[in-house]
Amino acid sequence: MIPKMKKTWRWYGPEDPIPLDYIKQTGAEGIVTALHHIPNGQVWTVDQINKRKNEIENNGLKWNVVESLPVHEDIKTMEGNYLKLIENYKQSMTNLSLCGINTICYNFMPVLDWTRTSLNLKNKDNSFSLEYNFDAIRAFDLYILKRKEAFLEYSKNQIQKAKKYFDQLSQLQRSELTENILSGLPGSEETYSIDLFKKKIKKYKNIDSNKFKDNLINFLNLIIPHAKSNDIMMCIHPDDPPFSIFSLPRVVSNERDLNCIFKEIPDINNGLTFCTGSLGVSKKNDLNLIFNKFAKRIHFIHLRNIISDFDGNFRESNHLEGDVNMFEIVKKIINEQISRVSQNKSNKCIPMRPDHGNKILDDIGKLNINPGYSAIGRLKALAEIRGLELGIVNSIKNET
Ligand code: DNO
Repeated sequence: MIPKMKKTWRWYGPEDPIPLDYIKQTGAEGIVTALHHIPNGQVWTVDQINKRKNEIENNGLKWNVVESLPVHEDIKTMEGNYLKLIENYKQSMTNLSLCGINTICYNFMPVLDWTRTSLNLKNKDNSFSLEYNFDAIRAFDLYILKRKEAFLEYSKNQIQKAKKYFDQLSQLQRSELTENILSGLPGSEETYSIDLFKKKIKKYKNIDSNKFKDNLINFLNLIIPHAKSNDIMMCIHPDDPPFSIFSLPRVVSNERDLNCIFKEIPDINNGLTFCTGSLGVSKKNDLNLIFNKFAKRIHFIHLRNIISDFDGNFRESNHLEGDVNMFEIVKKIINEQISRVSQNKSNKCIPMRPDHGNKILDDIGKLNINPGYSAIGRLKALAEIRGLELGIVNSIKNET
């Protein structure tokens, strides 16, 4: 038997406008979620985890992956009571494992989680995508945040373009841009005012990428042995986008970063969320190579596509159309799963979720929508990926 990926769907909990009962109709077998109502740094108790787990199971689904167990900012900067916060983190890991949830996704991006400048970029077919635009980011940085150093960091040409961009924005568009960046996209957990954001950025004044990488390795040295003894697969999510924003360090962006993280702590429990959209934004990232190199420690997959231009601006695209060769990636995943079967490994069906979807059809105009997480856009993505996978699996069967 050729194993297929475990199809999952991100659900934001009882507040999510898409109920569990609908998710079953999408072809997803499992749920990816988190206890979003618990503030970063607090322990997730067994009771709270079980309550959510039962809710999912009562709807005939399974909670396959936690996304995310958020890492508190004080752990990232190694300040204040970060050791206690790490103890809390480990306790949440133990509790999740006691409840039978053993795959945990997390990220190590400073201050911000994933970032986009527009949540409603209109495509030619009148659907809507998420977008990351450098002029918009720089306009925000220079003229809304007014970060002084930014004027020294950007080139003259970049500043001119940002100014032009900023000048043509209406007041409403400026507020929208600010909100998109500071209010946190779904799953980001943190929301900032301009002042608070500035304060948070300042904390990184003396933390360059080398220091930040050390902090990450320190954290991993403390949690991975714990993951190992609790049978947990930790899967770090790559930076999204995979480069520094507002001069903040980002250290999970490319093959070199991943190499360092996995070389330092080689246990298989120190794993990766292979996110095609995040890694795929950088033309320097060779997804095939990254997949091959870290295949055995890929415990969770986000499939998403993007189209980027020469300046690095990108928009999210249909899953089978874009810079990421989805066919090649899915083929690689299936081959990795086949190799896990031959090695008698238990994790032969890697959980995968269609990451984001465009707003299409009846998604459009709905007020209550998590950006990137509309029902029909993701349903389309999942259906396309399932078809692609079935085709590949059948063609391998016919060959053998
Ligand atoms: C965006 C997501 C991120 C991701 C976290 C993982 O859609 O991929 O929110 O969940 O960065 O920790």
